[in-house]
Amino acid sequence: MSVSLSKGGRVSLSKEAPGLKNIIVGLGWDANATDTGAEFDLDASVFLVGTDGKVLTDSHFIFYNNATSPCGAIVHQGDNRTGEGDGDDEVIEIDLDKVDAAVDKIIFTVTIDEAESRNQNFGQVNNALIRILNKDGGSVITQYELDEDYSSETAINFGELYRKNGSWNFKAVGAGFNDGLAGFCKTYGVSV
Ligand SMILES: [Ca+2]
Ligand SMILES: [Ca+2]
Repeated sequence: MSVSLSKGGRVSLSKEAPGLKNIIVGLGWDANATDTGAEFDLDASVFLVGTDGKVLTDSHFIFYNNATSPCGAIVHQGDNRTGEGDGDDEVIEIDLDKVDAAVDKIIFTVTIDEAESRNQNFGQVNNALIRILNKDGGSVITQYELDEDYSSETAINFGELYRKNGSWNFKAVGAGFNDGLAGFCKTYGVSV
């Protein structure tokens, strides 16, 4: 049975799915009817941070152009340019046992490509969702629908996996920011 989370909610993956090894993290969204006159491309990115809250190295910033983590455990499955259709628009697969022991948190963000020049924000996005599935069998372990109106934000932290007492937990974060992907890179210490 899957657990639906509200903003700030937390769940223990090992409690919900004992023996869990491989997960699929699906992030979904739809552009609403507003015609922005330009392509509307949302991108999922992942930051692998240590206990200091910073990426272990720049290679621990995972996105469609750096799709696999140095430990090989986290793989971004590719860029979706439109978000059209229901369900997961961008997907990240994780082999939990293989995640580098120095990784304390796995942070899932979604940002709007070229948001500033295209004058776009999350107020033009509907049905934002993050969900975690057991790759073995495909059952949904937990999901979080971001139901706030992010009217000016261009970057959202959807959720985080974090270690606690040797097992993985998920937190529904839903925190919006105005400074795009560059803002997250700065926050988590990526030097690009
Ligand atoms: Ca994309
Ligand atoms: Ca969609």
